Amino acid sequence: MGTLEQLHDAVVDGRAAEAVAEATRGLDEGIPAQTLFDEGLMAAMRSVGKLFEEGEVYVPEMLVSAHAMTAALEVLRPRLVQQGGRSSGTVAIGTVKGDLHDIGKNLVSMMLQGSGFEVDDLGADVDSQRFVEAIRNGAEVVALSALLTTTMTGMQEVIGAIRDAGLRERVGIVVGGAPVTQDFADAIGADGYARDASSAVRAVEEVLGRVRAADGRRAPAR
Ligand code: B1M
Repeated sequence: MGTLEQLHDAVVDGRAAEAVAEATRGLDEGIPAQTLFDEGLMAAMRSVGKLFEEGEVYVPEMLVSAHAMTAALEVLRPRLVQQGGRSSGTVAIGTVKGDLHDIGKNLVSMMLQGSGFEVDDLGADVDSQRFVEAIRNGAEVVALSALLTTTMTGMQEVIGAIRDAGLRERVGIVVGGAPVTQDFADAIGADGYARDASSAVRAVEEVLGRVRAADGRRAPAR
């Protein structure tokens, strides 16, 4: 069995130490970190999701797979993240209320930090008011993640809370996560949408540029 398959299987089975060893071996063999991520880790999470739908695994097994994925991701992190250098803006990020899925959000957070953004990571299951507070504390962009069809509607509530607080004009809002689409983002009045972590960095940069231009401030120096 090749390294990618070993990595995939180690994550599916929740064997964290083996997942770390296989990710390390993959890098040593010259397999690009992005390939290890896409064809090893993401493929494994898709398999786990499918097994869950088929009733072959339950929540505890999903949790140990998530742990193994997170451990292996740490090995790939330095190669996945393009180092940007200096801070180019402040982003508050969180998974919306009722949603505990945080791996995708953590990845987006990691990419933003690597690109030079200051990131206020609010975690998972985040109440709308905490995003409002983060804007009062200086966030220029709010980045929202959701993995459940039942919680993605919470994004609209966050936008409503920001509007009610009178802060909508001074902040950019970017949304993403597996069930989220560009159409949904448009429908709820978000400023940007990204389907994966690297495009999330581009979306944040673009939205931040628009917010600063509208605000008459200097565009981000990038
Ligand atoms: Co859950 N879960 N889960 N789960 N889980 C899914 C999402 C599911 C699709 C599985 C399935 O049925 N096939 C399904 C959702 C179905 C639906 O809504 N239609 C599901 C379910 C049903 C549930 C529970 C309800 C199960 C239950 O209790 N009966 C429950 C809900 C708990 C809750 O949140 N309240 C639950 C619980 C869990 C665990 C806690 C056990 C665990 C999460 C652990 C953790 O995150 N710390 C878990 C896991 C691991 C999964 C799967 C298997 C993997 C998710 C993952 O980490 N993927 C998932 C199946 C799947 O995704 N195939 C599943 C890897 C991660 C890197 O990808 O998060 O998609 P992702 O992030 C991507 C993009 O989406 C994007 O960038 C990343 C890639 O670059 N992205 C953004 C994400 N956020 C972004 C933000 C952006 C831009 C891009 O801008 C701001």
